[in-house]
Amino acid sequence: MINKTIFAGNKMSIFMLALGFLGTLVSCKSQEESDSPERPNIIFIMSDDHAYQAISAYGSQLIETPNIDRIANEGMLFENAFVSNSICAPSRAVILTGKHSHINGLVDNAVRFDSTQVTYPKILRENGYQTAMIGKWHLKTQPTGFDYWKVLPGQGHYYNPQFRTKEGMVLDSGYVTDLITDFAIDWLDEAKEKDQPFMLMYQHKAPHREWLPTEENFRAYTQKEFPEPASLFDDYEGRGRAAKEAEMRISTHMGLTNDSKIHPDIVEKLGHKDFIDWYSNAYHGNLDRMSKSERAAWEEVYGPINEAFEKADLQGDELTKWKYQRYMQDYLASIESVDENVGRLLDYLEENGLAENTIIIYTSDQGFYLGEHGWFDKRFMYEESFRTPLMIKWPRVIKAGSKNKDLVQNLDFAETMLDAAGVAIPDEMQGLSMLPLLKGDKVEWRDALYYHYYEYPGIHAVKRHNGVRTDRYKLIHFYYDIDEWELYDLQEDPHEMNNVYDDPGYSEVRENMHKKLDELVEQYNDEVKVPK
Ligand code: SGN
Ligand code: CA
Repeated sequence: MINKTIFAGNKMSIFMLALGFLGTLVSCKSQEESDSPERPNIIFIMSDDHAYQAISAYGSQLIETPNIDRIANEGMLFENAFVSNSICAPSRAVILTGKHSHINGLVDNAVRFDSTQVTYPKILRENGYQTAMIGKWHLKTQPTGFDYWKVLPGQGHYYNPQFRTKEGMVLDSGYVTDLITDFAIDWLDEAKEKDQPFMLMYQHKAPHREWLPTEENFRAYTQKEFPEPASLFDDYEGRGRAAKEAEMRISTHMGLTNDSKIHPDIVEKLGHKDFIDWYSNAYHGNLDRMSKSERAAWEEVYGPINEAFEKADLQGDELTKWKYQRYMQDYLASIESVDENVGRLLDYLEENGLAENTIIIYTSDQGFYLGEHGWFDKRFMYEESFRTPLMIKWPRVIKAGSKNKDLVQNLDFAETMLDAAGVAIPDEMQGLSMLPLLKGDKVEWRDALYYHYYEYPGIHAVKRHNGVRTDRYKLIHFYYDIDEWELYDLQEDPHEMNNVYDDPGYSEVRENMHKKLDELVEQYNDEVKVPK
């Protein structure tokens, strides 16, 4: 700001001088601007329920994902990326708004997104970006802030899915992951011809439950066997009621019909019962969507699996082990398609000279349990679901093959994209721009993350909780119909088997973590009272 006193009397000449100097500065700046590289394009790739344990860049023991890995190899892999509320629609709302769930209002999957809010696509669009949203949306209200959108209604379907468009619902034939990529490339083909930069949200349904792969991939993956996680038969000793009462065990709560793909008649004949009755309707609903030839290929592979299952008549742990294998076969086969299609998109960008100045972000809406603690699904602040994969490629800025260990969160994505595009970040956004991290700059970064999950009572019965995580410790408060605290020392107990909240050896840590939680509740303006 120019000080008003500068206009007084004999200071005028100094003022004129200063103006001249300023003028030089301004002209230097505009010179620099005209030389500066064009604003980057952005492609935000998000899959649904893709666990970092199922990405080879994170050292997966289960699958090779060479195409997704390209993003990390040619860019930066984030080794400590987390969400703020581990469930689908809430995560998406946090990403769009850069605000925690309690501020953007979308606390659980039942809430409709208030689409009048400020979102990063809207801001980019106002600042000259072409914007599009293709794939899974899950926010119920119509997408806003996009020149073009084509989204799945609700969870969408794997085979021959419907899509919502501005013109109404359309039915497409094909496999959902391939279709979403086809539509994305079609849009890019037009966008690349215009002078404006583009921002595309390219969001897969896969590998969301109930894991229906393509023929090629189910043929291959039903032949495979996978290592079991050490805690597949976790008895939840050492933790509180929340873990014990959650309904997401492979043994009990996973469906033999919808999830394991066994015909409901066989399930009944063997005396088994799915945890929820509608599972068998979902089984039929999914298969009924297939064309005649798709169904024939399916029967050719899953028919013999059904026959063998009937013959083996498995019980107890043997049945759980079998369900785990079936789960991994279909889940990972669905990821195989995501990987192939990400490769197709990356190839397209390279072939069209777009790779150099396009930021590619790969992430998931949250993490997922692949049998750890005996579970599938997500929701908990425990590591597997609190974490999310994150890798970013931007050849102009990011050093290839770099790795980052800072505590980053999906709360930071909007701010990062705006910053990278050279657009101001609104004060109301609560996350941090990761741009300095992408550049490899040494900066002061946060030392703790805030988390808050709300969807209870609800499917999978994961109790409401909030908490804080530092690089070493995690404090969680389960509340609502319970009032229990858990504290984990992630260095000593990385798999979170032992709650040390009441261990006298941790009393100081406990106090510090309580303090941090109070600070974060205040900083993020969450109304939750944190009783000690
Ligand atoms: C469905 C799934 C649940 C899952 C929720 C939320 N059941 O209800 O297992 O937790 O979606 O998932 S299913 O058999 O219908 O697939 S989310 O990713 O959308 O939050
Ligand atoms: Ca999800």
